[in-house]
Amino acid sequence: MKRLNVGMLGTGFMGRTHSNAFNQVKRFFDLPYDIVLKSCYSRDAEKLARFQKTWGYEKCETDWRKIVDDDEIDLIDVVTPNFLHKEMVVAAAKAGKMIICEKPLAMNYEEALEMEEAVKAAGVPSVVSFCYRRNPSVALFKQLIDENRIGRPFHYRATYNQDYTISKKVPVGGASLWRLDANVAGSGVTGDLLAHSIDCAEWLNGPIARVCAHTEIFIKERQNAVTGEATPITIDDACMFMAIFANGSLGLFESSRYARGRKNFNTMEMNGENGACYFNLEEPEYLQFFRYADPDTGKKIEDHLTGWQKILVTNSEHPYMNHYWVPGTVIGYEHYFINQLADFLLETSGGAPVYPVPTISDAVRVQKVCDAVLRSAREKTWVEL
Ligand code: SOE
Repeated sequence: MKRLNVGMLGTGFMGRTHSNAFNQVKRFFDLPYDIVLKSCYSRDAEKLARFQKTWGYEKCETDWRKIVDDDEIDLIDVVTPNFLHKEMVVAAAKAGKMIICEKPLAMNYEEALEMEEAVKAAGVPSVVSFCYRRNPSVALFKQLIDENRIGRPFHYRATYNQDYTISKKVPVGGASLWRLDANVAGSGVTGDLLAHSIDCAEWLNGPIARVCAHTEIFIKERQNAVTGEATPITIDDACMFMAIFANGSLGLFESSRYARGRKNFNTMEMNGENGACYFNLEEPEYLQFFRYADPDTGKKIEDHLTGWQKILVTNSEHPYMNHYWVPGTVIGYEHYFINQLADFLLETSGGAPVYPVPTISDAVRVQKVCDAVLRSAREKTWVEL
């Protein structure tokens, strides 16, 4: 058993999902690590004390550098607001730690490149938390593509919509609404939500070659949650873009925090010559599959059998599901983080992950596409990648 002492930098929503994954992962996967939640960090001492107790960390610090510099720590997990990612990841790499970092990797592409350079120079393993790849239905989507069941792709479509910022009264800043502050988040829905869609799109359908985007700010000024002052909003509230993939297929992406009724509506669809797939996070245990032609012969299947199949992805043959309950019983959001951590720890210990994890280099690529999307919207033109 290898020692794995974890240092968690951040105690928000993602601090909870990641801490839960560390607590649960060995209950479901065989891993050659002794995992200890060693230390956690937040600037807010009161919140930190509660977090430490809830998730079972041995100690806590209000100075994150003490955790990074601690020889006892083997892995640094960065789950702070985005503007801190670069400094923390670079410091962790220099200290020789294994690294987990939340998405989006950085505030912009330049920062992402600096992080990649530090991680490569240190030769430390890394994973960036694009958790939706680890939903079993999305992993099955990937498997069906790899089995040539979609065939030559023509169209790829993704939406990622929420509705929590529609009210003018929602303030900007502070612990919960930093995502609306450009200086803290880098961008709006492009980095926060479309980064997930772009990661899945490139994983499923290969690299995006060019993009053409439009972004919108629906409410131009909000009250600052900390200072109380009226503050201009400069992040993108909504973004839509067209994409041409290197394989010649056409992509459409849409994301908004003003899509009334949608809470975390993350969908992806691909239409190809042999078939089609559709995933919708509001029904996460299902994958929809349209079978048109045999993947080996290309011959159309019998007419009366063509049609959408709604596959309940809970059989032990389905990705990840042999680690959980019995067929017909579903798993949830928290399991994507457990699956991701399991794949990372399997990979770093010479085991066999279900799918290799997205590294810092994969996340640099996503950041490059995000920056191209934002530039396209600013300059009102197509941008080549
Ligand atoms: C908030 O918009 C948020 O928590 C994102 O930051 C996550 O990445 C997304 O998966 C759910 O919504």
